[in-house]
Amino acid sequence: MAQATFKFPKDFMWGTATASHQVEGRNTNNNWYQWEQEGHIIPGHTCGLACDWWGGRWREDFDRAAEGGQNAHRLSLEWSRIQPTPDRWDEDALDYYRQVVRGLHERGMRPMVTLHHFTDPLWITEQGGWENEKTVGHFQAYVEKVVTALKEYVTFWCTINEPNVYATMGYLMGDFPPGKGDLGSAFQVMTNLLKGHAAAYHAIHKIQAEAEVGLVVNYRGMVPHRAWFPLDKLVAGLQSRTYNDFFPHAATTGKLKFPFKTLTVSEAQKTQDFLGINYYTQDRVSFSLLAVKELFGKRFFDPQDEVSETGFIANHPSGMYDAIKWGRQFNVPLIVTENGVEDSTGKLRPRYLIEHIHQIWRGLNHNWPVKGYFHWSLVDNFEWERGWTQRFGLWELDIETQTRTPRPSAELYAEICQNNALSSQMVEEYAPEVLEKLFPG
Ligand code: IFM
Repeated sequence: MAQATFKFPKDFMWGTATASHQVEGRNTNNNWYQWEQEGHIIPGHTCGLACDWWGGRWREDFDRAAEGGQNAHRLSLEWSRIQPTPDRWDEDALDYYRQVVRGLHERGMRPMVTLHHFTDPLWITEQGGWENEKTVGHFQAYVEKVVTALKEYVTFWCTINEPNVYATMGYLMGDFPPGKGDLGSAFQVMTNLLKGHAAAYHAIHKIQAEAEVGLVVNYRGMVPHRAWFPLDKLVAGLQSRTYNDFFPHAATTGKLKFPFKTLTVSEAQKTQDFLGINYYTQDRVSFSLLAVKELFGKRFFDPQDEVSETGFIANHPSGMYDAIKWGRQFNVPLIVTENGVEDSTGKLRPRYLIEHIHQIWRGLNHNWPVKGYFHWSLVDNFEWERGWTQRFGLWELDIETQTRTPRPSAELYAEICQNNALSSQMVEEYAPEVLEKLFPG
């Protein structure tokens, strides 16, 4: 077969994504540490040292990323370190983050910094967390402090990571802190998170006119289980609007569209310079009177689906195409800020990576404005309530010895980044089973 290459645009960003609590270790002043101490995560698992970035191992991980041709990295800051108590800023913590983002530049990688990635300082939690509107003002003050401190090195900011997951998991499903199951609280939290995003957007632009600021949503395809059944279609649409559309729509129009009411937050209008999309998987949705918290739509994977090691992800590469197609309605540049699969043996990841990147390339051929791809994740890290049971890294981590070992996809991703392209040779080597599908003839 003739060799062929899918090329990506010049200046396309290739990177990996991480989050402070998942990689730093020794974070003991936030709601997730408390949640772990209270015994809400997989028994026997602790975040502990995580990937020991707080101890300086970010340097070796960034070296690997840079050697693999990555030209960007998405990381997050730990609010509880920077502002351990309401009346104290920790200048040493800010200095640490300054070294980290400078370290990225020194290695030729552009930092994309997330200001809030699931964790809250304990003092924020004690005051009611994001259910309390006062948190919006506290978040703004923290954002002003860090943007002033890091502006020399960072112009690319994600305000809040996956506010839809934060609200759903913490206030509806109860798997994340504070473990509630209350629709009213979830809607209150969504409102305040959106206000927090808007406040951060304006604050950042006041300090740094050239900044690019956006929020990051977790996009899940919601497919009506029975295409012929109107109630399945109805609840799939309702779920998709509430889960997927709510935040980017509100950051475009200032309108917060809840299932049965709409609120206006005018300062949220036009507060995204880009939209970050985290895409992993797709659900089927069927109408069920019992699924009250899920707006009467029961979500599950199709029994035919190929699923990941612990059943967390159903492999639907075409969902990546759908996600970016969906993202176009917001009329801003799009960035795939996360995508990946838990796979400790590295059997599925190469094919998953290839097929998802191929779908982005398809979108680019329609001139859809995708500016970059950040793989989740660089190295195995702490997976929240699932502890260490899920391994998302291009590099495997031994948490006892802190040794990193490359999985086959580390080499594959390096080839993609270095060539700014996906080639038939790469597919032949790493996932020959899809060669004919991707490169027919
Ligand atoms: O690890 C998480 C990340 O913190 C947010 N997005 C999904 C990832 C995989 O579960």
